[in-house]
Amino acid sequence: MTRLCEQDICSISEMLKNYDNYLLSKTSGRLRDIAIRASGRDNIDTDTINSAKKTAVVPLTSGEGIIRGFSETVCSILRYLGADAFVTQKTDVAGLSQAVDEGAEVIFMADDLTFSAINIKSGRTADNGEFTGKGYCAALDFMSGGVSGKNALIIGAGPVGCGAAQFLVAKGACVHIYDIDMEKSEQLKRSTPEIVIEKNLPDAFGKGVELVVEATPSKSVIEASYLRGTEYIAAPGIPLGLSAGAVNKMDGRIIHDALEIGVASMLFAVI
Ligand code: PYL
Repeated sequence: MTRLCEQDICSISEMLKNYDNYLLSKTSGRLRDIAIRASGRDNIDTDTINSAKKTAVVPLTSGEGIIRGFSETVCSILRYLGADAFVTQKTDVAGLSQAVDEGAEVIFMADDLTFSAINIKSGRTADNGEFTGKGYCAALDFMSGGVSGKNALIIGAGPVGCGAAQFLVAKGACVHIYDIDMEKSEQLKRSTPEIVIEKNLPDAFGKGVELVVEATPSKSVIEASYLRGTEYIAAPGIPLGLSAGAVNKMDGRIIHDALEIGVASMLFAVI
């Protein structure tokens, strides 16, 4: 998982409304709609969805330490979606205690390896990798008019790619997986036997791919020559995994952000 830096996230809070309008124009779904669909809880009652759950974001100093603006940005995404969210003044265990003392029902916190949302009342949890994959595929579901029956290629069988595979298979897409590490593809196939393993990326694109999920931490994984220009591309990978030529060829049919869709999908998965 790529560690975000301050530059990746510094403008997110002030641009949320613009980004939400961008998502609506590109996918016909708003961030909230996409996140609810990703959560798999389409039947969640409106009272629950609209309840302003008290939510704490707890900064963690472990490992490489705090990312400047990270907790505040997560908090602003949660508040934008209607949560009664705040960042604890204290960090780590003291911050966790402060969150509980102040009545938080949901807690978001991230160390260098895991970013989790935890509903301490219901016990529901959500991992950022899984729900980023599901959130981006929910966006593809909106964008493409429905993924059912469509050929989907997932690049990267890590937590994001696995979450994407779960969502796409459940929605009836024909899912192919490519990972540079064949063992990761085989591990995913053992848990999701419906998927087809691809051994060569250019060949995989040559099979009439309609939906693409780029879920790797690498740049320029997708070259312009792989694409017809008619695909729908979800690109949660950081940095963006398309070459400049591929971006130009896709003419805006790409969904990519650093935190918004993943955080939003985590929220609706745990409330
Ligand atoms: C959750 C992001 C998405 C992509 N990479 C992940 C990342 O950067 N993880 C590290 C998060 C560290 C947060 C730090 C803090 O400020 O509390 N512990």
